[in-house]
Formats: sequence, structure tokens, C-alpha cells
Amino acid sequence: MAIDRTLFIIKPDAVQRNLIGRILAHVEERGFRIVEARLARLTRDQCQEFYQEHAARPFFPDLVAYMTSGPVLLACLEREGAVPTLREVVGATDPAQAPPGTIRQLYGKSKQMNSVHASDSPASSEREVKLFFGVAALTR
Ligand code: 3AN
Repeated sequence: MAIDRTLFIIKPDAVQRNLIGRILAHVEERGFRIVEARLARLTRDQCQEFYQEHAARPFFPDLVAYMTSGPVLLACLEREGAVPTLREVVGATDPAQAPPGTIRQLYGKSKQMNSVHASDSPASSEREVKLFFGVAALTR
């Protein structure tokens, strides 16, 4: 598998509970290198663009309200097989269904407040890394 990059977000529920350090340690311990990272307060426009594929879903207005409710930690992570490996480390959308030891099982509160985001495909990771860190973050 090639070394590649993916977008990781520590969402407002986890930032608010002071979990940034523990969650970054969790991904570093699993072989991810932090290539870029910053705290940000997402705007509604950024959030709507980021979650564009969910625009028609009934939970979308609540999702945007939640994701703009407080700061998030945006990060670009690098590792061999970064996209599928980070999805495994993160676990299922619903923390109640996430396998033991995954970030969402350990820290998630609900399907919405599930503590972290990880890109779900190579195409999404490219779009999402570019959106928050610019095209140069895919290679530098
Ligand atoms: P994942 O982040 O596991 O790829 P997606 O892409 O299906 O999940 O959903 C994006 C985000 O929308 C989730 N991380 C979660 O915060 C929220 N979400 C997804 N499904 C639901 C739901 N049924 N009810 C409330 N929020 C949801």
C-alpha cells in the first residue's frame, strides 16, 4: 500500500471535553504522522460545502448547527493506507456499533456527536484535504 494522506477532524463534542491530546495520541500510536493541524471554528458555508453529499438528509441542518457550535481540530494525517486504516481506527458512525477500542466507541456520544471525522475514500480525502489545507498539503 502507498503512503497517502487523509483528512481527520476532532469534532466540537470532543474538543469541548478536552480530548484533543488523547485522540491525537491514539492516531499517532497507530502510525499516523500529523502533516498539518489547526484549530478552527467552521463557518456555515464551510460546513455546508464540506458535508455537501448529505445536503438532502433530514439530519443535515442539525449536523451543520453542531459542527459550527464550537472549535474543531482539523488535521491532515499521513500513513501507509491512510484512508482505510483511519476509518478502522475511527469505527462506525454510530458509537454504539463501533468496535471496542475505536475512537468513536471510546469517546463518541451519539450518531451526530461521534467525536471525529475521517475521509471515507481516496476521492473524499483529496477533496477534503484541499478544502481545508490547500492542494499543496496533498504532497508537501
Ligand atoms: P461517517 O462520518 O461515519 O462517514 P457519514 O458520512 O454518513 O458518516 O455522516 C456524516 C456525519 O453526519 C456523521 N459523522 C455524523 O456526525 C452525522 N450523521 C450521520 N448519520 C446521522 C444520523 N442518522 N443522525 C444524526 N447525525 C448523523
